[in-house]
Amino acid sequence: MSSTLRFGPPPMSSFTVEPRPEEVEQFEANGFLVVERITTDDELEWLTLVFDAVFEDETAYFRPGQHPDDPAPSLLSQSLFPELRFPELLQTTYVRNARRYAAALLRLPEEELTMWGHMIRKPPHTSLAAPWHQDEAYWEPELAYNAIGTWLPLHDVTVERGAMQFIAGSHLEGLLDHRAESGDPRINLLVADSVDESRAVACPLPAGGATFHHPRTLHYTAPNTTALPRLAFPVEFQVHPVRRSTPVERPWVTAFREATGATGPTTYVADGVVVPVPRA
Ligand SMILES: O=C(O)CCC(=O)C(=O)O
Repeated sequence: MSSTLRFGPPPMSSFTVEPRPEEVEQFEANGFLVVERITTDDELEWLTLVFDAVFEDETAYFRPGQHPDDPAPSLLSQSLFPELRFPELLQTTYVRNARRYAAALLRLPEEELTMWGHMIRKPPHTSLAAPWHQDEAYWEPELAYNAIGTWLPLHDVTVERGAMQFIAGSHLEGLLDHRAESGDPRINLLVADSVDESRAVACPLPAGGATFHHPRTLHYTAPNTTALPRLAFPVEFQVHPVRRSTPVERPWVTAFREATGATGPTTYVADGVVVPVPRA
């Protein structure tokens, strides 16, 4: 059911940020960028209400690191496309500022980018890591993307609470092989092969800050060992994906599809609208 503005519209704000030319160069060299402030404290409070509402409903999220039949409580919960249920998320200062940043970092006009979001919750004390991975490894082998990820925690975040960590320059080193971390291809929590963790750069953030990363930048978040939950609202900005003439080889995607009966892409989400994938 779609929201009837249960929490009202996002708080009004004219807070505006845009990247300096040296930030664009830094992003191009490192494959990630830290932005100390992208939205307001008022909006973080509002986003936390929406976030909690999303995870109230057990059918609205899945547990990427656990088998669906596992009776244990969730150790990592993910809800895709919260903007379909709460379209007011599209009107946030976060999305407005992040879109401007994303366009500048990709050197594209803002009008060419659409967004889709997801929300990720790590419970207090014990949770799963998000293993080292490149986002592109999760994406459809039949489609070509031009995209960038933004990651917004809804509070201050330390390494122990699950801040982002990146391998600088890894976006220039190609897509690594990935596999289901658990060894069970039905459990779609992927880990990349051959990651040199000694190159990791941890990015703790103050509340209101965000990171940006390239789809091929290796990244990781540690298990949340603090007494507070870790709440994050990542958003992907992308040009409308196009169908490749020949799908790329991604054996881990094939294994997931064979194990679960999942099919190839039929739709994607763009600014809160479900769009059919272009035909071959
Ligand atoms: O929130 C997390 O722990 C991981 C997020 C992530 O991997 C991403 O946004 O690409």
